[in-house]
Amino acid sequence: NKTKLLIRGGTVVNHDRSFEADVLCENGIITEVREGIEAPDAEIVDATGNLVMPGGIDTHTHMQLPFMGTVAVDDFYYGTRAAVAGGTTMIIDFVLGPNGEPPLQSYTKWRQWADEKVCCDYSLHVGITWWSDIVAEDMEILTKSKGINSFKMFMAYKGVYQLDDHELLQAFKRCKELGALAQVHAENGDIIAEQSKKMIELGITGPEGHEMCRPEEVEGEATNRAIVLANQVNCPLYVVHVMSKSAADAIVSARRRGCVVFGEPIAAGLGCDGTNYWNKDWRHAAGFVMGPPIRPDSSTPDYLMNLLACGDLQTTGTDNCTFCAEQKALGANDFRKIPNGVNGVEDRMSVIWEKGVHSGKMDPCRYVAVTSTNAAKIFNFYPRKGIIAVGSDADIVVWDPNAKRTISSKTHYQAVDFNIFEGMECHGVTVVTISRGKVVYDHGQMKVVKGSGRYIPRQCFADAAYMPILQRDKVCQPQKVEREPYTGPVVSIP
Ligand code: DUC
Ligand code: ZN
Ligand code: ZN
Ligand code: ZN
Repeated sequence: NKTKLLIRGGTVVNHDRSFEADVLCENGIITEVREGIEAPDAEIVDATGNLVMPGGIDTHTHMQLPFMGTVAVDDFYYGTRAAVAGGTTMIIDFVLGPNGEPPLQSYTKWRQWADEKVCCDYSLHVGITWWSDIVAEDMEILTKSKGINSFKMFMAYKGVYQLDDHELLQAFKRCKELGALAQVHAENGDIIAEQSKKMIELGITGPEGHEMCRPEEVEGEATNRAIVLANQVNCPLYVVHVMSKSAADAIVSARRRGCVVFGEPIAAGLGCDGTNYWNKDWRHAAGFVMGPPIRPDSSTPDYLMNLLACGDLQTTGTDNCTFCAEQKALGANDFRKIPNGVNGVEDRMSVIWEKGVHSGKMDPCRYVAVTSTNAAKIFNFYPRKGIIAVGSDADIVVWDPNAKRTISSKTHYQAVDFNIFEGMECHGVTVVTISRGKVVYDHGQMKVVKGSGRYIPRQCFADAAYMPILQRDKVCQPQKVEREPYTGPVVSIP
């Protein structure tokens, strides 16, 4: 039961550089990073020939989410256990209370669910699923005393979570006042409601209908609208699950105009395409149903990966929200009732290594940036996490870049009975995962302790030096022109 851990002989890869070094961890913190560390009393992890990277940070999960009449099967235990098997050492889950529940109450519920089950550290975003003065007040309490600095607003799920433009503006303004980051689920929920009715009337009740009533312009329009609304009130914006070229293009063009907007593609959108909705096997097709849909255009995954590689998109999550066959079957006769959600928390690191690094699109440093560092920076817990450096939390993955594995629901750790990446061969395999200086996964052996993870509170951005948005107020000051009053004739209205 040693408190010291020495990772020896590997190549440390951070977002900015890589170098040969040993890494010493004491009581959960990194205390030395250099070549030739001697620590006779430490437990040794041999990293010879492997990469030593900051553990992955999954920016977007929904563990045990009560949703669409059922509850996601990967809970905070199975979900975080699967995460560490895949080299992820932190998740940021979404508090998503029902419309009408005060967000502070929802947050408390999530903390209770998560604290007793998590096997790695976690943090929370809070979903704003309705709008009122109570919600605005709770947002202040959440930011000031509960460690929340990001709020997600929905532009879809009409009648359930969807906010209209007026409410979005109020929510963005509130985020700006509090120094919080606004997040959006960007899809036009009115179009979706209208078009899904039409699909059903046409007799298209299968999973392909889910995609066809949500063509990608529905995501592109909402993404652009969210950017315009947020920019009017100088609020930084983070677009979750960027699934289409149209949405990505809206983000890229806004960034060129100087808007502070970030984009998060997810493993599903980087590793799969939406032709699966047309699969003859209903369960297979339903397994891919999520909102927004995975795009059937086979060039979309590469397009999103290229933008991640060049810096136009910044982070990667999964939207991990899993349902077994019998749950998906709630929508067996009507795609509108198929619980939305896919897996990813276990496979994100491998899928992005394969499609991003192994394919030659990005170097290992950039990989670390998009799987870990950028999330820590954008959500304001860098350098506590997201880097291998003295003083940072010892959340580390020892990674074999050349080993291969084939993804399958038969061998995955997730509780769900299906895997959207089934059969995909990935280079890049987790050898050892370390959470707060403890080995939690070791050469295929699970060593997690249920409830050992900790909640990571995050401060708002008023305190953060790197957040450039605050400068923008200067260029947006209204200016009045002093002039002589008009004294000429005025037409009289009879
Ligand atoms: N989309 C999903 O697919 N699942 C959960 C919530 C969401 O927005
Ligand atoms: Zn969403
Ligand atoms: Zn989500
Ligand atoms: Zn390969």
